[in-house]
Amino acid sequence: MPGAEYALGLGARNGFREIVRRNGSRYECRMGTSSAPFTDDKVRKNKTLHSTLHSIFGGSDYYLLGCSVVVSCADPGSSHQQWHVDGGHVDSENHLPCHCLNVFVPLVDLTEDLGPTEIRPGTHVYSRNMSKMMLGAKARKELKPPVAPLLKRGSALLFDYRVLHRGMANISSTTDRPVLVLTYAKTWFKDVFNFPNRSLEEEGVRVDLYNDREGGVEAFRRWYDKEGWGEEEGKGKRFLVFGAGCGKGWMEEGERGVFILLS
Ligand SMILES: O=C(O)CCC(=O)C(=O)O
Repeated sequence: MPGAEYALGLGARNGFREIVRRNGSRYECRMGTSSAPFTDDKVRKNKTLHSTLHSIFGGSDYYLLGCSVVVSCADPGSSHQQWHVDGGHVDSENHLPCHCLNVFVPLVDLTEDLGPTEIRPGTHVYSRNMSKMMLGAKARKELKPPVAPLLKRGSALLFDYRVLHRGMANISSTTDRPVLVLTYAKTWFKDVFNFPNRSLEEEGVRVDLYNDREGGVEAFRRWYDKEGWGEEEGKGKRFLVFGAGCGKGWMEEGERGVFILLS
């Protein structure tokens, strides 16, 4: 999907409420929390997930803050994302327990080539005063080596919002790597950093989000029949098609994905 690269600038500042380009060919598409499949009881009432969340949040009330899909597109020339945290600490003097948590669910079996998520365990403690505390931990030989678990499709990686992590490069040439991101937080917490307010639609750009193959492909066809490719094949493409294992933009029968039409 090379067209996507010049459709969107980098980072939340240049992105939209609906989609942010996180790095190179890595896009995060917001799915909202009030429609299927996130309203499905399998997610809302999942016992394993919710007993874990109950224990991590120490019995405090929590809610589903956000649902998105991070798609790292197949790109043999791509590079790793920068190490980063998704949010800061609430108290700059004292370490407080987790108030916000990511649940990353890969929608394909991960391999090294597809670029798993890499985390630095324990760094949610040091990110309160990053360089000073990381240096101290290094001197005391407390830093744990990074880990990048090769999860099977549908497994979950849970980590504190304050943990250092990054998406590794998807150097495969055909297989996009979608990861479903569910973010849970204590009820008082709002995230104002990871997506901007600016909306594609308010900017006069049309965006259609589909999470099924038929809707997405049909909308793409409608647009394609009307607009074509332009003078040169591939030049000025204004669409993104994401799907589990969708390779160069086409999902297999029955697969779910995200289709975004920028027109
Ligand atoms: O793609 C990944 O594995 C991680 C993505 C991520 O951390 C982000 O976009 O902020």
